Amino acid sequence: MFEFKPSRLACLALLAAGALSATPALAGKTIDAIKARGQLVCGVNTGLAGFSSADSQGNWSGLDVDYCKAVAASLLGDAGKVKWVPLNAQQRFTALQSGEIDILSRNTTWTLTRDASLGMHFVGATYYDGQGFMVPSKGKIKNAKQLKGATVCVQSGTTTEKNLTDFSRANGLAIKPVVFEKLEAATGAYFAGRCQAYTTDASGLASTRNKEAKTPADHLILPELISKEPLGPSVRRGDDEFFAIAKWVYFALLEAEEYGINQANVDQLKTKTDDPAVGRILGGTEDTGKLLGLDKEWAARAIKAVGNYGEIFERNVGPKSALGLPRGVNNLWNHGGIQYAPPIR
Ligand SMILES: N[C@@H](CCC(=O)N[C@@H](CS)C(=O)NCC(=O)O)C(=O)O
Repeated sequence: MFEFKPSRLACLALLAAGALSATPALAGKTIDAIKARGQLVCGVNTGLAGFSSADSQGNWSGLDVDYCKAVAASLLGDAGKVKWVPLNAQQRFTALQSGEIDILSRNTTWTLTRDASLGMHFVGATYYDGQGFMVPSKGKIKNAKQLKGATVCVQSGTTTEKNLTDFSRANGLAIKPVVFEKLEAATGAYFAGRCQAYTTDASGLASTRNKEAKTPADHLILPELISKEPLGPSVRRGDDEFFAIAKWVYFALLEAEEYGINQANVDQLKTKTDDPAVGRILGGTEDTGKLLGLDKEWAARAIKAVGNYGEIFERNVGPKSALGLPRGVNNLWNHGGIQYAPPIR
């Protein structure tokens, strides 16, 4: 006999509520402004190879840059419709607060203070990093605990500056920070021998060593990471619809990698696939886009423009790129890493 158990009733009620609440998203004011100007305004680093840097023609590339291109492809149908605003460490939060930029995608660490008090929402961690040190290879220092009494060049307005103080205090190292407002000043002072070490996110160290050092092999990146630096994009508070798009574009790039969708096969899979998850992501069988105020090919366009998360990582910062960073914790959750997207369904 068929019996209605309370748990079954509860499930049915939840299903009904789910169906009722699946209404299309309303466009927020940031979205309206982006559509009206026909451009996404993206705040990026002034120049950090692998994350965001411009060539002599003014073409921007990097992991942070690709994220903005993906959002533009989803929202505006064209990855080229982005205005790039280069920002240093001090300028970045004011630029987002004041409305000068729509998205900040600039090696920025997600912390409680920033998330809770700067009028911003972090989208996720597109690159899990940690803070490290670089020292001259020919010196005696081979690990971070040997930095006792050392002068360390560091840029202000960063989590880096604060972590350095914590690390020094926690380990009784009496490190002497030499603080600079500008990146070039901090790295310039280190390369000129004014500091015994330079500290920043490990990805930033790899980038600086590769791009700025006369002979990269003359500089050693110490093995320890002294902090957690989840780097990711952020949007201004007050526009939930835009925040949702910003999150789901990132998740779509991760889901694409998880389900084997890439830049080369996305067009084909859009029309022909036996995998229901692929059909949903690419809009072949279901229209998830309308729930976000987008069309059904929102994710397909982002993947077509910049590739899946793994392709973005490999091209810009991965082991075969100039930076040569290992995939490590930035692998997908089912490949030993912590990159994980909620399901597109
Ligand atoms: N992830 C850290 C550090 C970010 C940061 O700004 N790092 C420096 C050194 S790699 C940088 O990008 N400077 C470039 C600039 O200010 O133009 C944070 O969010 O505070």
